Amino acid sequence: MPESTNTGRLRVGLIGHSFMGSIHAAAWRRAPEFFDLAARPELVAVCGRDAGRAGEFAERFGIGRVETDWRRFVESDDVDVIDICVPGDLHAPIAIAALEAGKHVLCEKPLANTPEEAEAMVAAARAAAAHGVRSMVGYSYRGTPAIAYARQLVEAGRLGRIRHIRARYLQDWIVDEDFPLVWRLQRERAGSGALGDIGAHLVDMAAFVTGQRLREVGAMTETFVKQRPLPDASGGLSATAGAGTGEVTVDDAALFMGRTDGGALASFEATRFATGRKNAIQLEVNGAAGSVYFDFENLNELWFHDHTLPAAEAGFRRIHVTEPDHPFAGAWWPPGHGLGYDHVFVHQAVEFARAIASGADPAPSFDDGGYVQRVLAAVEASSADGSRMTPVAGRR
Ligand code: SOE
Repeated sequence: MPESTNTGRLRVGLIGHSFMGSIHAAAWRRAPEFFDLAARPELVAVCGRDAGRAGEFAERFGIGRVETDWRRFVESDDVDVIDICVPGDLHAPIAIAALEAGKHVLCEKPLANTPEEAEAMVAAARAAAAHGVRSMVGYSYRGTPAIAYARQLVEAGRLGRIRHIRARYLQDWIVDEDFPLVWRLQRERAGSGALGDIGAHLVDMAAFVTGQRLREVGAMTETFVKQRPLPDASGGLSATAGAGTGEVTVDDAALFMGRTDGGALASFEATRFATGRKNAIQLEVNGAAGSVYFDFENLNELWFHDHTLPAAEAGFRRIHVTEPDHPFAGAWWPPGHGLGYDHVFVHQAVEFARAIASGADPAPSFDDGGYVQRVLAAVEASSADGSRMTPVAGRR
């Protein structure tokens, strides 16, 4: 396996150029504009099956090279980082080939479509790390300043012993029964539905903020709309319908509860059928000494209740997480001017570039992604079983 030698520059090769590809491309560009980075990311090449569409994307983002074959792409001499922004069925083969070729890998979430694939990726990441090759999974919301700050409050003991985790991820983009059967609704491409696409974020976020992992889960999943029109192209969140219909093979919604290794009780809801909710990620954590509450639809705010205050004074108060002392916020605008969805991806790029430059293990790691995958598998097993709490498998 070749050693990674390029330090001052970090030449990034992006695979995929739809929604996630665009937001990653923008993030790689903005990261060195706003953050001091010892290894400066530069998006040098993009790979997509359709040369025309990949070419247009390259032109839009000023990317010098276009490739159509990911196998050749991961071997390229002109890239140090492979950034994977394609559907889940391609994550494992691309990530493993890239790591074996000595490329650092950033892989979109969920890490894989099955725990077995995830396990193979974790093993490849571990082998590569011995040669200084780094890997990270794209649980991007860790880069939300309010979420990173909530974790700091937990770490500082401000919540005390954690008793409850309450997490919801609510969207409504497929409520229309004529919305087409895009790849996110196909098990063989996406692995699962709302569960893996958005529930996975919740599982990671809960673990990130509290430092606790689920030990067992009990779950229900549902597919409300079982047949949908086929898409006219393999579109994303805004596809249009073509001719014919097909079967929806993933869940539309998943509800699950669990017990953590720290003794907390946790509940999770992930749905694409919450009319009126667009990208509402809500997390509340209750500890013996206090609570935090977050909603991504107001992402610059964190609500904090300090239970150690006299009862007459205590109560949830809003912290505007835009101060220079808040995670990531100091690099941007003056206090109160706020950040958006795209900034969390910039922070993800920054964290990865910094880890590569300093030789640290990036977080969230493939190992963290493997944990989430095992939870997703336990949720599906519990839902299929219909009655029992299902242990979350340990790492093999
Ligand atoms: C669609 O549900 C989606 O784009 C997810 O795939 C992303 O991970 C999330 O950030 C926004 O919603």
